[in-house]
Amino acid sequence: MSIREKLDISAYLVVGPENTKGRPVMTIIKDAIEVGFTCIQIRSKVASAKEMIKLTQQASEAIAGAGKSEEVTLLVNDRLDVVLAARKQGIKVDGIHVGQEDIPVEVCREYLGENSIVGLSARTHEMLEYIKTVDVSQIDYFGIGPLHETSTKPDCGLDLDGKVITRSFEEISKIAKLSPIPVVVGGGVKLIDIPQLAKTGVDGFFVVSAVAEADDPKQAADDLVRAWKLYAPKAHKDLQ
Ligand code: TZP
Ligand code: MG
Repeated sequence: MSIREKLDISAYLVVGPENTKGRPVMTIIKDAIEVGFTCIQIRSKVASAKEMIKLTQQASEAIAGAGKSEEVTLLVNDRLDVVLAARKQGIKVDGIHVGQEDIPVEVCREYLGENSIVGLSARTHEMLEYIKTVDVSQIDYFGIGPLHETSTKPDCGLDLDGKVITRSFEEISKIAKLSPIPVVVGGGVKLIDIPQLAKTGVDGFFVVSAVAEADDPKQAADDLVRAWKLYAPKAHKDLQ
């Protein structure tokens, strides 16, 4: 099975050095992998390309060290240059996550090739219309949100008039039904949201602060994974 067919975005950690309250990014990534997170995205608006490549390398090694290279997906946010440079150094990095204002998905696909993951943050306004009309053949999943307003990405969900528009569970259920490709929801997601979010039928949740800012990141990650497996209709029930 190709990495695109195997993609599991059920428990998805987005993290960079600005999110960890000064703690090493790698410790938090290792904790998340160990308790069953299925996707890791390196995202930083402050790190240099060199630092991003290093983080990608360490994350890739952590995934391999846990024996999970075939099941945990490693992505980089925005930085196509970082993915290409990392691959050139022999680092196993599976793909990229981009937003509407970033490098177009067609360009990402062209440079990364067919056997790579390209995720896209879907447009906030006119979301339902957009999902019905966009050509999804180049995209592996949609990231949508925010569920709640979040200080981690204050501009997330800004509508045309500059207001933050959050997504209701009802709306998320509609998107899950309509989307031809998997959907992952993030932005302000906390443990308490997981039961309702899982029941919307989306394919997963993504978090930054619920894990990276937790007093005990490993415990927080474990709680999220267990809750998802308990409530998501599509999830394996092997932790019950
Ligand atoms: N993309 C959309 S919202 C967001 C990103 C990276 C941040 C979510 O952070 P948190 O801390 O889980 O609310
Ligand atoms: Mg972006």
